[in-house]
Amino acid sequence: MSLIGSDRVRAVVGLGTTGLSCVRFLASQNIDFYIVDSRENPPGLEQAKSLCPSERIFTGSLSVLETLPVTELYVSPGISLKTPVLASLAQKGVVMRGDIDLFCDYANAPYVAITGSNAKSTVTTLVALLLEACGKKAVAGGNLGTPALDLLSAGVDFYVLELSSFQLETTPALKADLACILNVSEDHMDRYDDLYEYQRAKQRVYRGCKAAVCNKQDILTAPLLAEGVPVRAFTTKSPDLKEYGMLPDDNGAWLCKGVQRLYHTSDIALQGSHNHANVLAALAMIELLGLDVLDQRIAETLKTFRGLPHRCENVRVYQGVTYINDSKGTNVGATLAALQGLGRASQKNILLIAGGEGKGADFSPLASPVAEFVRKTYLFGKDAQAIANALLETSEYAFFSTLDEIVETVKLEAQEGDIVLLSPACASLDMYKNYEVRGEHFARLVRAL
Ligand code: UMA
Ligand code: ADP
Repeated sequence: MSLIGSDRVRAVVGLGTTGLSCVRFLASQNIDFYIVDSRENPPGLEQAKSLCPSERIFTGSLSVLETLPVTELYVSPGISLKTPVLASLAQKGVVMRGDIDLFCDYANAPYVAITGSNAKSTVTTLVALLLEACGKKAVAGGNLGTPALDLLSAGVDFYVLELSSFQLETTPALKADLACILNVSEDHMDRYDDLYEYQRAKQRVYRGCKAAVCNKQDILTAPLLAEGVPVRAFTTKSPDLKEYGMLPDDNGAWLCKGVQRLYHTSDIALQGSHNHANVLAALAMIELLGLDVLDQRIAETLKTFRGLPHRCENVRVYQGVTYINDSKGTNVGATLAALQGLGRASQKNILLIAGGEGKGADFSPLASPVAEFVRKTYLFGKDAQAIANALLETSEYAFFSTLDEIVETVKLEAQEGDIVLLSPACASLDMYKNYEVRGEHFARLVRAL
């Protein structure tokens, strides 16, 4: 544990959900700190004022940090460490930390750390549910919902943390009891120079871990670990001994460990091969946490957990057309998974709704699966044209101003047996407060048909 000593001068940088959790935590430990936020009126300002003297709070710019005697910063994930004032302070030896680093110092129970470009929330939730089903007190949070520091409490058996690459950047030595990268595909290219810089941030999840799970089909998830650290790999193909994988049969497939059959896809509520990969990852983690993957209570949980809202969520079947809300498909990898998980090649029966804030992504990987599975793409939002440029002439597409216009048009153009899929491959922030509001808007329009 790196103890909070009196020679350090700390500042919490950013007053959103994370910053406020740091403020609450440091205040509860009677530690002095400054608060700095680039915004005039950040969301957590009022609460912060009740926990920190106002002469220590600075809003409107981060530049003030250069004039404060700080030695250690708790930087919120929404602020890049490349921000000039932070980069300059780091060069002068000021330590850049984050809420997760602080969490690690104070964690009073084993913690599982899960990262990846996609499926983090689904797998984090599932692992926590499986642990709970087996009688363990497991609490989930991090990038998903409750900030990690707010989870700390007595009587917890396992912390299950979803971690973003941003959070990992400010965590030098995570030392998780179990660490996992589910997959790596392009995301947040407005924050990283290239995929490899992003992957390096993700790889920090394995630093000092006691056990690891990785994706055999994604080399970018492979850990570099000391000998003796147990590792389990998962794959949607046939597994080698000790690996988790799938063996197809006439009615679907068996989820297996090596040759041992564990669960049949017909006994699992989560649908689609991407979700079967998620279940395999969760089972591998459960084994490494010392529980029996064949426990009846696990079987029951897999039978009932249908996934989280806005992730390939079935909204309604209307006139034989299935409407699916995958508003959380905020990057190209998620939309690829939705198309491959739901599409039937011979039919081209998907009508895809996509567009929004592309975060600097390269949309070209969409061209081939769209050509294979999609009859028409309905584009909207800031980066609609960029997606159209990537699709070229591989499939039909059209532009719209709003989701309302799209749903009105798609209702007239869909045929029985079609799937209307909102999987934008983009963030929502150009038109909505967040992906939830976008997904709820879509679901409302569909229910009103
Ligand atoms: N901001 C400023 N100036 C500041 C501080 C922040 O302009 O001085 C802006 C940031 O650029 C950003 C916004 O404020 O646009 C929020 O940033 P933040 O760091 O304050 O964010 P929090 O409210 O603390 O929320 C963060 C995560 N957000 C981000 O990483 C951007 C939340 O994940 C997470 O749930 C929360 O911590 C608790 O751990 C959200 C997210 O979108 C869901 N995460 C990204 C993702 O999943 O792809 C990584
Ligand atoms: P995250 O927290 O990483 O964003 P979520 O569980 O919220 O992950 O899912 C985000 C998106 O990723 C959703 O659109 C979901 O359908 C998709 N998804 C789920 N599992 C996978 C997977 N194994 N590979 C790729 N995409 C996936």
